[in-house]
Amino acid sequence: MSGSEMGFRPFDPESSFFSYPTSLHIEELSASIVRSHRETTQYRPEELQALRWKVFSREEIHAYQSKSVDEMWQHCAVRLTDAVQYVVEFAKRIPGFRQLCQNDQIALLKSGSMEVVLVRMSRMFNTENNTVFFDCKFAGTELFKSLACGDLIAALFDFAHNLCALRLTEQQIAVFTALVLLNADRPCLEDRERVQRVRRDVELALSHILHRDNQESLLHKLYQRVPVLKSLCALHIEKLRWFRQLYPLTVHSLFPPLYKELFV
Ligand code: CLR
Repeated sequence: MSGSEMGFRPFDPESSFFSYPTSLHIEELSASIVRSHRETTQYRPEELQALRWKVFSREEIHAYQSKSVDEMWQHCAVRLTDAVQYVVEFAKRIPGFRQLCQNDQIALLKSGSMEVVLVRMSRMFNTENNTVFFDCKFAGTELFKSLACGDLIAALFDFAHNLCALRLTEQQIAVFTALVLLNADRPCLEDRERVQRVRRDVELALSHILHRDNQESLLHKLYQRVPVLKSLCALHIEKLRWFRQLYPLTVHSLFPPLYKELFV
């Protein structure tokens, strides 16, 4: 089976690099990824903009800080899993993704969905006061105190802050997150070459939109974030192991099944 069944011609660098059909194809691919992104983000940029003034009160912050470690972990795991579910939906709508074998789709989501959530976090971040949209209001790092993993939270906020500083457009975020998912170096892939072929087109789509936006210098800056994403996800897994040792039953019986499937 080939991607052409989805109106998706595989890119062949030998044949027609600058020919009309290829650039049209890349144009269509970008548009399709942008649409998939728009349809699968919980909040639109205008909505987030309008909600920026909504911050947690001291009392509300205190209430979160008074939760027990396991209660707060469970709460965050549920929120995180919601976000992951939207990323799964996004992945399925990336042209070429569903044509990969099921094993490879799962392998890509297992290792990449959290990375995409973290890139998406920057859309929900307000650099003016270093807060992130969480439970319908903007929250600073102190709200997450009871998780007892301040270093992880600080690193996640730092990452969001720095990514925010690039002032990416929704289109740029859309295609960059597709690229984060389509990583042919992930463990347990059966058909790396096929992932690589789909990826190559998405890479062209990213170059294409950055060229169109006259922001080619962003490409390097975006690629620089990829190893940081990887280390943040490793830190998340490390914290989860620590937590599971302390509260095995909470993880076992109260964490969302998808969260366990992906991270435990
Ligand atoms: C990311 C962008 C998504 C919506 C979304 C949902 C859940 C949020 C997440 C965003 C950002 C990170 C977040 C998370 C819930 C908990 C987590 C605020 C905004 C914090 C950093 C705590 C992580 C705790 C782990 C140790 C479980 O579109």
